Amino acid sequence: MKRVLTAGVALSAVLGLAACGAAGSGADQLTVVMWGGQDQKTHVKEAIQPWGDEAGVTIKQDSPSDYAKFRAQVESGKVSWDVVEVEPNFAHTACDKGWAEKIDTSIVDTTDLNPEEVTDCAIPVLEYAFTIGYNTETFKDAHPTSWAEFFDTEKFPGKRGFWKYATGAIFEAALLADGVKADELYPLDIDRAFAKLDTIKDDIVFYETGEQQQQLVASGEAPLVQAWNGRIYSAAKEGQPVANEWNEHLLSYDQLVIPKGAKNADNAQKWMKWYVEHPEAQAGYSNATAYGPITEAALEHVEPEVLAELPTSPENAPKRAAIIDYAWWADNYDEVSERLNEWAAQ
Ligand code: ABU
Repeated sequence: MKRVLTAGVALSAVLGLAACGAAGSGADQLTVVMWGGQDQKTHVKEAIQPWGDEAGVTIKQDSPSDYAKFRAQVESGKVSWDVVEVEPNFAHTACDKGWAEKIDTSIVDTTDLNPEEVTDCAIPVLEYAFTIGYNTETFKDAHPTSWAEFFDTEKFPGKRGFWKYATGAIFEAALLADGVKADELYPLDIDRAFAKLDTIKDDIVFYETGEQQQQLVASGEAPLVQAWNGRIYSAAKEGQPVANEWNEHLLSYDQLVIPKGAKNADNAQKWMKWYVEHPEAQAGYSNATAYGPITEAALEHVEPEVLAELPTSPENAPKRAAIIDYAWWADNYDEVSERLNEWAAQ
């Protein structure tokens, strides 16, 4: 996969409806759904609210993104979300099944985006990596620097946190830990991955949200987590005793999709246009999180010390194990998720 980054008057005011919100009624709102916590607040502050202020659109939020709720809203015709941050496998499925609106390229100019991250129904929102997040007090002298060491509970005792969803790179990490070569990861050998996961099952804790991930590792409850690099970067910046180990990281990205039938789909398309065309807003979010922006132009606005922390930096990119294969995940997500849920419940 090629990486681009080597880098009015508000109707409610007219109608006097601002105080009651006129929920879901029209063109003056945009309900944004992301993965929650401080990260979402930062994204909205840096890159969504400024558009809302400019356009006279009230920004509303919900979290976290939830694929079952997304589908249920579309199928029931009661759609309260307008633009949702999702993983690329879900964006692919949602487009395929008709659960997502098409991106209107007469509004959203996608030419500056990585073409491999753009589909009929989705554009990228950020680039990130699954890293080894560790507590720097628990592991003062030495910490795991490979997935094999992450799975070595004798050398590095303590709980390990993984995201509860199958696409959280738990299977990729298990296979790398078991000796599968990075360039031979896909198609994932799920039986082999479960066998490796069995070896540390008693030490696994699953987290649901990015905030829980941060709390687990910062508190030392799970001194090791399979992390989203930006959550660890942000927690460290706030003074928490955590760090990213970049060796063998897995590169990923999230996308934005508009649920079919979204009441404010037009606003969603307009905000997407603004986001793509405002590299300084993308960079504002990157500067706070060390997640990668979606256009090359944004890199000019990223602070030098943050540039070095991006997944695509010259420091970090050579340490990459692999890029998550979301085409494989789109085909296999339901089956593997069911197995993971059963395994976790046993
Ligand atoms: N897929 C997660 C990346 C962004 C976040 O930290 O919410």
